Amino acid sequence: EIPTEQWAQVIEETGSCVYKKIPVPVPGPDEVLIAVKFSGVCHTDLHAMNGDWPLARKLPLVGGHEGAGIVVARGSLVSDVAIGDRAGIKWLNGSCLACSFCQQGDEPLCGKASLSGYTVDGSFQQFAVAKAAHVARIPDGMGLDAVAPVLCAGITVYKGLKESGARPGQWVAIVGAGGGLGSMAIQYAKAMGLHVIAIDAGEEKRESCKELGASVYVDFAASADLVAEVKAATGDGLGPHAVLVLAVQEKPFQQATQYVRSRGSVVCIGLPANAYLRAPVFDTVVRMISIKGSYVGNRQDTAEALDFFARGLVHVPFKTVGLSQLNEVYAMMKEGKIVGRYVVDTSK
Ligand code: 8ID
Ligand code: ZN
Ligand code: ZN
Repeated sequence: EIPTEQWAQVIEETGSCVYKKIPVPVPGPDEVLIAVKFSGVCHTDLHAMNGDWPLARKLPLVGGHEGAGIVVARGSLVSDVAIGDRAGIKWLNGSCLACSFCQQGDEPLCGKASLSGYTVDGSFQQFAVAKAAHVARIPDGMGLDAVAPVLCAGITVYKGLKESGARPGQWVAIVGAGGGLGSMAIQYAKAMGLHVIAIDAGEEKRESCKELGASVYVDFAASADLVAEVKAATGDGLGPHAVLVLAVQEKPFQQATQYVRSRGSVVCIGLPANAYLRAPVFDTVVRMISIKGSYVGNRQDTAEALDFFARGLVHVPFKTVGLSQLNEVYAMMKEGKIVGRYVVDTSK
């Protein structure tokens, strides 16, 4: 029995959200309705609430794009997702499936992509709609709370590591290593046979990063010369072969181009507001540095990222609170105080 009303966190105006009852949405012909049990809180949700980006979003808006739950209804055209299936709502809610990007497995680049918790209502509600073609298939035996952060953080860093071109045995620096994406990145990197330099601030994040498998921790707030320290960390003094920049500040993007190893790559993933990349042309040329962006992942990346989780190779340290407490999570996130991920329980 699907109710007609449900609890949700609704952004009615930029900068805040309200916990209130709203109607349960009805899935279209190619969509499913998912009873969301848990949803991870990504820094992207905070950017969306604050209107940080030069990309239009819907208002009022239900945020959230790491939603794990159970399929409770489906449209008439849906045949390959069944009621009762465990399914995940990710950032890419849907895409056209027909353009040249979609045809080549670059669905995130689709011009008609719909984005959960941004251009369509997301997972900070008890029942959410998603395109059947794009829902993540969550294997049995995984806690829906523990798996939720894989649906954005996991997919994104897994894809970013692949895009970096780093090979087993090489070094990767993870910038923002103590946060949600960073904590997962350490573990995916380790599972892929990479050595990890974790960069973030504070002792709590140091401990967590080390526990998750980082070889070295560099405290960006305490370091007198961050660039020198990161270069020295690889032993040969040449710096990491790849850098994943997950931080929500402009400065670390610039620093990464300085400490990355010659012929290495800087993969930009964090999305600070109004930020620009600045790197010396001379150095970029004569050190043959690649600077690139990486944006979530496609459906195959999703399945692979979940498979790492299913094999027990990755886990994210998470804390659970009620959906009604979302604003408290945002307050901690703004201060950079969260180690790992917060997951909200939609029943409270
Ligand atoms: O597809 C994508 N490209 C994608 C997908 C998902 C998320 C991009 N993102 C973006 C988010 O929108 C956000 O801008 O990645 C960024 C990080 O998301 P998150 O991991 O969910 O945020 P967090 O948990 O708040 O962690 C951020 C960490 O960065 C550290 C903070 O201390 C925190 O631990 N940090 C900061 I802020 N400045 C730093 C610096 N200078 C830094 N770490 C190292 N050096
Ligand atoms: Zn398309
Ligand atoms: Zn996200």
